[in-house]
Amino acid sequence: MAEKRVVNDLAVLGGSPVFPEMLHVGRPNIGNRERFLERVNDILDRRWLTNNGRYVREFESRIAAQVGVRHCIAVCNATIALEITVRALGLSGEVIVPSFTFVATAHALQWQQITPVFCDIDPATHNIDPGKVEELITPKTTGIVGVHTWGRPCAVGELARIAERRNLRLLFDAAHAFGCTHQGRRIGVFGSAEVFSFHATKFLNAFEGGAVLTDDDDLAARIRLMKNFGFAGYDNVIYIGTNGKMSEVSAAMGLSALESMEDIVAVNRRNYGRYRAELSGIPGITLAAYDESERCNYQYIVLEVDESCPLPDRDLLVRVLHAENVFARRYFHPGCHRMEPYRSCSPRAGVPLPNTERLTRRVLSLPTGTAIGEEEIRRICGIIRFAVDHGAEIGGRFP
Ligand code: T4K
Repeated sequence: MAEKRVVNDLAVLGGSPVFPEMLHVGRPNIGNRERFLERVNDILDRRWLTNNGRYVREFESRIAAQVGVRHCIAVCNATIALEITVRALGLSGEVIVPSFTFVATAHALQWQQITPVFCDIDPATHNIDPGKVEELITPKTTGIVGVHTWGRPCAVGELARIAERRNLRLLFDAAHAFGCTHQGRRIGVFGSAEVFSFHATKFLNAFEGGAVLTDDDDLAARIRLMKNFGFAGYDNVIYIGTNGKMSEVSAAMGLSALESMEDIVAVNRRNYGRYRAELSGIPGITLAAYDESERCNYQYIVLEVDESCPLPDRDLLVRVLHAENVFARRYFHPGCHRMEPYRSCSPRAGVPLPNTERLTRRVLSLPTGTAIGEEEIRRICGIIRFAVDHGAEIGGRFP
């Protein structure tokens, strides 16, 4: 390790980086490789590569059984799954959504001419603040999309009560939350539907993939039609649709990951505990906590850098980490409402969202998962501690 004794030892100031190669946030967790390759061989032998194949159907039924819902519809990714679900729910006009989310949540609405109306978050949970939803409802509002950011469930009960009282549809973007529970119930059972992501960077990885979970038989039937061009059988199109199908190789990866899920949680949980211990007592640095009385997937290590930190700001810490080959990410900077096209075209995108704006200036994500171990975490936290301890001096070098 390139030890840091004085600030000039930092790579950002010309020293050698701690890590010879970049450590990424979102390195894929690879489940049981042999089981995956067996399935791939079977797929190739049978020459059935996509279009509702055996592995897609098995993946769907295993997820539905595990979560406890009537329907799981596998889709090629969560963005298309959101788009299809929004359409199948009949949403139109305006839909209330947090700005503090990956831009796909907002795009899935705007892509079909629905205006995302951005709501502020609760700074304690990083999730949509149900207390701020009602003031955004207009005669054009048709729904609410809650996001379980970092896999920490949003206020599903309060959102459900608002949706019921105001006759709105409630959908959850559960991209981060596979394997998590809220009050003992699996994420996937709430609202009209919930959407998981199985992208390579997600807790459960199918290369690319997503799924819609719902107990609503009619909605599930519409989504199944829509994800397959509207085909109700050979040569029989009865609906407008798109191509949202998951391939067999993705389902094979998803199944192998599902079988390794408990091992992956154990690694993530151990990493979270190590980060918590190594970061404790560093002034101005807070690790976003998981509620350990619930099931969590511990997939995200999220820090907040607050005003009491001797380093001038989060961006300087990110710069220091990048130079040391720790590719920390500023998810979800700067907030959807300050990205195009929303910044320019959304009528209420300019509404102040103080908690979102504050958080997007403070937050950063660090590497975790099966690709890193105890030593890497110790070194990453060592860099952070050193940078904070010498925050004023480093700040002086980057006025
Ligand atoms: N809703 C929410 C709340 C979401 O967070 C997301 C996706 C969605 C909806 C939509 O889900 P999908 O349509 O993707 O299923 C990444 C992911 O691409 C995206 O899936 C994810 N959220 C978002 C939070 O993060 P980027 O632009 O940061 O991706 P990228 O390519 O920079 O990858 C992240 C890091 O992972 C890189 O530093 C490299 C590393 N990596 C990535 C891949 C793909 C690897 O080491 N190996 C890999 O194979 O968006």
